[in-house]
Amino acid sequence: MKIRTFGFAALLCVAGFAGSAIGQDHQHMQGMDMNGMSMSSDGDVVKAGDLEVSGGFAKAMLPGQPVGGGFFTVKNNGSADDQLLSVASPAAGQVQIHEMSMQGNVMKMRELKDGITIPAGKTVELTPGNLHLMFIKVAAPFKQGDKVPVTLTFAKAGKVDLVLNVLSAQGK
Ligand SMILES: [Cu+2]
Repeated sequence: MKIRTFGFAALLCVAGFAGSAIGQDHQHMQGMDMNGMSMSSDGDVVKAGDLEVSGGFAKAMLPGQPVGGGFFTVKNNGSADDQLLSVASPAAGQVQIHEMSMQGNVMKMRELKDGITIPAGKTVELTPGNLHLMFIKVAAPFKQGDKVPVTLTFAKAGKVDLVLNVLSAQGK
């Protein structure tokens, strides 16, 4: 697979995902609830207006990996579309909304400046290799068992606080 990069953010992105592809999760294996919080590895379900956000997780970062990836699922139970506009986290200087997709045999990555539409009655998943959050200027590298708080801002549902459970570098 060839990886083509587009500017600074894309380069960081590629580094992050290439890193996670070769990672080993032999450390932190038993660190499930290091903060003493009782959350399942699938994370919480958070409801806000017509939206249901669940399955929040992030991937552990490998040594030298400059960026982290975050993922979750949004279900829109309403009759109107909503839009994920932006994301913020105390764990990173910046959180971008990214899309990764194969075009021909080239993997492309780009920032979605307009965010992600959550269509009425539909479920949108952010998953490795597709839509994802990209944590830039991370305060401390994510380790398995960590909790990464994020605030999602939706056009209609407003701000939604979510905790991403950090899984292994493979996202398991
Ligand atoms: Cu990315």
